[in-house]
Amino acid sequence: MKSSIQNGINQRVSSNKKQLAVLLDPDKIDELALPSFVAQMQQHQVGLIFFGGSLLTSFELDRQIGLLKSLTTIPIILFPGSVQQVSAAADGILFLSLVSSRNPELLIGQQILAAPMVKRAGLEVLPTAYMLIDGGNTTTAIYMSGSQPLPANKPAIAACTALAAEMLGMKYLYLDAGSGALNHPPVETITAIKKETTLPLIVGGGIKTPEEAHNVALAGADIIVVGNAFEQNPELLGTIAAAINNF
Ligand code: 1GP
Repeated sequence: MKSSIQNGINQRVSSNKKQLAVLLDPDKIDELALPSFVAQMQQHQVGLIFFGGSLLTSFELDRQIGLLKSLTTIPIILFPGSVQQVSAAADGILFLSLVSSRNPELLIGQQILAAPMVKRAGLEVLPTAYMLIDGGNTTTAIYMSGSQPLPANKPAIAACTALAAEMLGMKYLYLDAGSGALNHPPVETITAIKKETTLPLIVGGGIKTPEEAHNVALAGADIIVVGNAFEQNPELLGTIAAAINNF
């Protein structure tokens, strides 16, 4: 089993260093602008690239990841919405189970279909408990999951969900309001999860400013994921990365 991505993440977490992950949605990649954006990612020490989406309409993952790999050595980690998004071109995969849901297809169904593909592809597997939380609007992730998100004002439910995932042996927790959420996951919920668990916590969805990135990190997020804000304004990368790197 490969472990270099996990070793890198875990080392940073144990030295209490926060990490920015940039989410690239395959449907929204502007290939002409990609080289300069990737150069900025290198310059601002982006730790990880998450690659995927809840709904895909273009299926050029191998080629797009190949292009990315020609531009950077930042690890490219699949963040798949379904089994269709497994690509051997990536470095690793967030092997997600949607533990906030009661939808068997996203708890274990898609994973059974994906497992042999992931094994054959030789991807590093990051077993990740994925929790969707209400961010004030119905994001594509929430709609496509056919599940109820965690209520934003009930941190205890999120904390118990995360604790159960830790007890089940998962290695990472991902609290996500979904791409383009109005509100990022509440700091009270992040704090409650960190109080109850010891796993590295990934937080994303609706983070749009350096202040929000800072607040999410302060509450306990170890990896802060930003996608939509950079699609709207790539110039934000420098300030948001600085907020996280200087934390
Ligand atoms: C979504 O956590 C990611 O799954 C990032 O969300 O695109 O809103 O930054 P944004």
